[in-house]
Amino acid sequence: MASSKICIIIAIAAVFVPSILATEFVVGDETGWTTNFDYQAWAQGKEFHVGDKLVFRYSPGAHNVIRVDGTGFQQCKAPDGAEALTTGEDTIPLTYPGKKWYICGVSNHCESKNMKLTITVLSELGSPATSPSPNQTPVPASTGNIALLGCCGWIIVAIAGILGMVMV
Ligand SMILES: [Cu+2]
Repeated sequence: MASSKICIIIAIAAVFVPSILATEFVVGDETGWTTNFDYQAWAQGKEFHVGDKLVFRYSPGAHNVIRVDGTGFQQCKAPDGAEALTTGEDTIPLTYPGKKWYICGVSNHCESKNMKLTITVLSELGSPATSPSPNQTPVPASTGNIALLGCCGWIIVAIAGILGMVMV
């Protein structure tokens, strides 16, 4: 009986831990998706993984979000038939690794007001597949294990740290 209970707990944890690890990135943070904001600076230093989500937040009608390719990004030009997201709370799940490009298709917001964002999506956290980016710093295996343990792992590390300080 006891062992089956443990199995159930492990099964529940296996379902919930990945969703805890998934991150929702609000593009531009409090600023949201707007004109004259440096989205490249915003994206720098962040790690986007498969399973994470991008949220573009803005006043509906003022802006939109169009997924483009590298050329479309350079030229601020949406491909023919591209569908713009327009809700003002556009959530984009990052479903596969690689480069992604997004622009605002309203007026000259992309060309003149810097409403363009490019990110590189890495493979899922905890998955054995390596990232597509060759210049990415390799993550030590121990860090991966801590990530897999999720919040419990961090609590253990924190307790160990506190105990360590008390002992000294
Ligand atoms: Cu715009």
